[in-house]
Amino acid sequence: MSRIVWTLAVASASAPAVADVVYWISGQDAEGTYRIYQFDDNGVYTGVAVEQIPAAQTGGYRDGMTDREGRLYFGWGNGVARHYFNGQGGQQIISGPAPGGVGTWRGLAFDPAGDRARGSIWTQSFGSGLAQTTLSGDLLRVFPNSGASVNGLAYDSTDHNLWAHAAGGEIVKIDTRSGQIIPGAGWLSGFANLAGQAGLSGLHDGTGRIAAVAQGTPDEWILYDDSGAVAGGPWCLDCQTGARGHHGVAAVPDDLCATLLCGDANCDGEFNGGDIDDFFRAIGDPNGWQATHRGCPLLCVADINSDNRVNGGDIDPFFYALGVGSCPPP
Ligand SMILES: [Ca+2]
Ligand SMILES: [Ca+2]
Ligand SMILES: [Ca+2]
Repeated sequence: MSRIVWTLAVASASAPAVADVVYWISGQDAEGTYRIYQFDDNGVYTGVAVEQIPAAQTGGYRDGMTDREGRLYFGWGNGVARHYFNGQGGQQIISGPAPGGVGTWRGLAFDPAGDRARGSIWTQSFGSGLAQTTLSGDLLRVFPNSGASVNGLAYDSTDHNLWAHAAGGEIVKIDTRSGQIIPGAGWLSGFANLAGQAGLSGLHDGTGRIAAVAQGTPDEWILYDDSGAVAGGPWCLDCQTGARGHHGVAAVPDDLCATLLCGDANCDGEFNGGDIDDFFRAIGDPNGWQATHRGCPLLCVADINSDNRVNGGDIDPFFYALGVGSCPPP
């Protein structure tokens, strides 16, 4: 009898954890280098970390957000950077402070409906106004401060409003049509589960999960569902990464490429000669290509040699793959 129990226990313990979302959290390592660290949705650091871009090494990323292609964005005092969903390919896409008197790109949320569905950014820094900008950083609108001192912002795809992680640790909901706090929404006690004050939050658009980071001793992070119940954590950050000063978070599904076909550069579900023109455009003008292929992450279809980049090194593998009908295994 005891042997059966033992066997069942082993089987249960060895069952693979299904992690369908990964979280990237910013921080500064012991040598002073700012990085983003990858976690699974059981709160465990995966061991994968990527350096923040050079322009952000003076102070480090604040809050993060994720667009429809799973690209990760992080803001800081002097701009916004974007990385591919796997953390690679970081580049500065906005230079200078946030407009509308906001200053630091502190709280950051991606609004897929904004800027005529091109996608937009909501940002606020502590007691500043709440600004909406294009993905190039141009001001679309700004609301006066709502009364919340905001550290983190997250977009709620169910009602198109914003969750705001306020400096006292509480969560409030802000109406994106008025810029005002929605009475009775949010929850003020949930964040008592975090040891630290303040911290930043991020919601992966569409997952219904809110990930919040709190600066404290140690820094921690936690997952809530969209009713405010704890869905996981709190988990210690410093003890896992060895870093400190964890600020922001961006969440992304880990199966972004699952329904896409490598080589299908025009994203029509087939890999054939019709993909040649789009493949070369993906190499020559990746941002322009991505803007016209929404929801089809560039790396999934055009990184033929699986080196996390889309460039001239993919050309020969592309034509070889076209000849045999499929990409080489990663
Ligand atoms: Ca955010
Ligand atoms: Ca195709
Ligand atoms: Ca490549």
